[in-house]
Amino acid sequence: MDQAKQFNLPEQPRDFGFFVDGKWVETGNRKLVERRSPAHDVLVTRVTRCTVEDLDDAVAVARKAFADRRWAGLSGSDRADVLLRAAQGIRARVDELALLETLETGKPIAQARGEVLGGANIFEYAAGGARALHGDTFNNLGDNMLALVTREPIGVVGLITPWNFPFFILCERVPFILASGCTIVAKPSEVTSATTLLLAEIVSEAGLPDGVFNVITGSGSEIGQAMTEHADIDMVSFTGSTGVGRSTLLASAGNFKKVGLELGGKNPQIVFADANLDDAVDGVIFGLCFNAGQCCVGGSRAVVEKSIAAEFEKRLKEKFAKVRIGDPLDPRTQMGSIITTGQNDTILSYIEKGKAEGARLVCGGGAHAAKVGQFIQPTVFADVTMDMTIAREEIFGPVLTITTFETFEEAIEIANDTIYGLSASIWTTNLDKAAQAFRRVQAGRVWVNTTITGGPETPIGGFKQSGTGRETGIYGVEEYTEIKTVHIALGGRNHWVA
Ligand code: TXE
Repeated sequence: MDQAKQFNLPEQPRDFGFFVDGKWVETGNRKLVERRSPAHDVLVTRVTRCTVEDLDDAVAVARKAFADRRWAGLSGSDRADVLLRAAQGIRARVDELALLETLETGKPIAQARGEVLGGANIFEYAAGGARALHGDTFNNLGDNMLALVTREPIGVVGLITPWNFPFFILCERVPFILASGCTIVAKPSEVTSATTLLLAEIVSEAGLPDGVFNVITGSGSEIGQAMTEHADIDMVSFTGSTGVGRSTLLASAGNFKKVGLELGGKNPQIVFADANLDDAVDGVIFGLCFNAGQCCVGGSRAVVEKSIAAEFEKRLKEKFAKVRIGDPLDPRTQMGSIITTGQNDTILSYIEKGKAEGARLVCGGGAHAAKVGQFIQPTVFADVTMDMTIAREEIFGPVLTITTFETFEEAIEIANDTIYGLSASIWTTNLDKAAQAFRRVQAGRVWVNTTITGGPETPIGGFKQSGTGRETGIYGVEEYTEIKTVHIALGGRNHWVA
């Protein structure tokens, strides 16, 4: 990951309006959402609590921008030019974006910087998607008929994003939606809105026509819910909790809008006895501690072959002690703070539940001592059975469960014993076993001898209650299109009425 410089806390909070029709709109007499850095408890940003009327205005702007074809009517090549310039704009402002991301999320600055640069990289990939998107032809329907299958942008997309990777998740969607020719109204999480607002400015400065990418800030239950119900939004892409995902799906029935959902996970890390144990231990630790466990593809369930379980546990405990937890502004920090006091309380209550349910605490088990802010120790529970709450529910914090198995079949059964199906990791040096396992495991993303990695070339999304639809890759552009079939009669008509 890129080395970041040392930053200081800002002396003043930064104020933001919201971004509609290519311009900043001032907060005026609307209420504010104040954000304090979760690691320092200092006021860092203030954004607008937009109203449902603001949303309606933004949707009307996005509808007009779609209908008059100022963006959809351009060639893929022209759209790609804008996306490539936007990537340059992101790179040019990496320090500003990374700092805001760290201040609002509490994630380590080096990681935030990596995510911002990763976002620029995704824009560059998606630019190619604008040019590669194509349909199909059927030239085999006889001499009198030719059929085409064309892809068209679906229309106005409502984009609802979460707080765990505010900029990166945004970049896994925005350039693909734009590559397809759609227009956007985005609503970031109320606690992490800054970098989404800045992205709108950056893409606008890169030459995106006004009204194509609009950002509304404010409450999820009010603005987010209104987006999911909005009759003039053609598709909603939602990333967040499975509960709100379900309400999004229900609300979409009003106008049968298309819905893309990336939701929760309870992702297994299957460690076979023949694994390179040091690699597996390191991977499991990274998979748990990355973003302080607030990661939908985080590997929170170790499913370990019984014969090596004791050794795995011992090495895990030794290495966990070396994870550098602390001030996210320190470029050496590996694990920062927890996003909100609410999320912190949720994680701590799961830890207590684990103890009460009889799981054996291997390490961690509570808050990480700090003068200010909320931090949690990486926590490992062993002797976890699949009926325990900590094995079943998404905790979204650095809490690992270890469940053991004796046979291959048992490993697969435990791995798949969840309502979720977002990701899975398999650790083995036996290629046959790896292939048999990745075929059987029910997850949208599977990693073999690694975890939480990948690039924009490949699609992401979930099986089961982890979601529907796919983002990124060429699939990520196609996701935002409708398919149209065209039949063209050639050589005159054989009349029906004589
Ligand atoms: O998520 P919400 P929360 C999971 C994780 C976490 C839990 C709760 O388990 O502990 O969800 O987090 C907007 N209609 N994930 O409460 O509420 C909200 O403003 C429409 C996993 O923060 O789902 C934000 O923009 N939108 C996940 C977004 O939904 C609504 C990442 C996500 O918030 C809404 C985050 C409504 N009724 C949490 N209510 C992942 N898959 O990575 C809220 N929102």
